[in-house]
Amino acid sequence: MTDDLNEAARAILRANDRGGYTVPNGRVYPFQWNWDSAFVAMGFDTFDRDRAWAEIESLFSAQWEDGFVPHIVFWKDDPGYFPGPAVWGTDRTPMTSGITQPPVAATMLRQLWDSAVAAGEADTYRSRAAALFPKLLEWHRWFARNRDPEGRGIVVALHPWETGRDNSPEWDAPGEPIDITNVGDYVRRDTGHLDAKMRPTKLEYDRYLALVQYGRAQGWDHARIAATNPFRVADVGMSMMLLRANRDLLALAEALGRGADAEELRGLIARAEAGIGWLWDEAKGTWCSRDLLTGRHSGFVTSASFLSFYAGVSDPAKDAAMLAHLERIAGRVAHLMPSLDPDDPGFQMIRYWRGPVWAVVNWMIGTGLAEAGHAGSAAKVRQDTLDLIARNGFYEAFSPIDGTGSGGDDFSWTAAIWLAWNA
Ligand code: 9WN
Repeated sequence: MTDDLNEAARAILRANDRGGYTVPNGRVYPFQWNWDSAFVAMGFDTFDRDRAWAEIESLFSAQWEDGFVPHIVFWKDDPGYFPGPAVWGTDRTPMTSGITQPPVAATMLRQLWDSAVAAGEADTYRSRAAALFPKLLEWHRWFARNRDPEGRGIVVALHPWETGRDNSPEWDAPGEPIDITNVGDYVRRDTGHLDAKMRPTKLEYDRYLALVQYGRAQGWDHARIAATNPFRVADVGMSMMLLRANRDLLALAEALGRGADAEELRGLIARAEAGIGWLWDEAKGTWCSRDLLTGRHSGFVTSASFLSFYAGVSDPAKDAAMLAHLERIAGRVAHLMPSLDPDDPGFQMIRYWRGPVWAVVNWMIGTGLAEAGHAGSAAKVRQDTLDLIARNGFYEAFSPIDGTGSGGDDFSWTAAIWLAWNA
């Protein structure tokens, strides 16, 4: 059974491989997505090390001169997805979107490097690591320059798509000021492939499009957009992921003998350790995102709230509060970790980031819990993920209540997490 599923997972990655880059799902998402590719590399690494490295290399070959790494690379146009390259209008080769996505690539590169070292192949991969390292550092510097205006070591998202948690209720209140009156007509493709009940609403799509139009009107000048965008939210997920990624990049800097870069990364880590407490909502007793424009905490317990362990942020009282949330939620659902607290009135079992479980988020939560010494909770998150996949298939996401698959099937990063945790 396990061998069959391992083979099925490998077959999904091979089938979604477009030659150097992997699509999340051939029908619904026919391009290269940023954080999907990073996780996919970890999956390839379990059976094809060279191909794993190529995945990260292709993503970073689309990096812009300012260090920015786009959330989508449109290597070839495809009418199956909206909005495509013509709507983004970034006017680049290769064609890309104009926003970024959660910075997990450095963490995945460290996984690849450690696995190459363990296999006695450090000499073969050292030059590839050395070529990628400065690109990752430039991206992390780009975040520090453009997305951390108050120097707190956090990440400000300028579009819900940047967070990777598109329609999380965390973006509802901060999205209200977005002017959608001039968005115009457009035809969505996602609801042609999938049941609309699983997808974001028309109001959410109008806001997504309005923000794309805003960025385009600014000529995708990242500094300018960061200073004026109508949506500016310190995302707890991206902030925790960048802190973790900076720690992993530091480990790589040390392995590669890059002393000055290591010192710079220690500074970025210290800044985040000192500033991340800004994302703790004392009234609700949870980590959550915070609107930069109003200063308001979202107050939501989401799957991203549990990434503090993965980020290495440790505080006994906060850890205890998060573990209590985990216990409470585990008593309410059959499978951890729902993307929204099931006790929240807005919880919806299959509607994208308002309920379903994502294997990649579980991998980060489980990894963090294990590293922080919470072995029981870590094992439960891992086992729930494997059970969901084994019983229901390699779906994009799953209902935490009954395990129903949500979104696309034969999904690349779900296959990658299966392999990373099981193969
Ligand atoms: C927009 C590809 C991506 C993931 C995101 C997920 C979804 C896109 C969409 O699919 O977002 O980027 O059109 O729904 O929310 O996390 O990277 O799998």
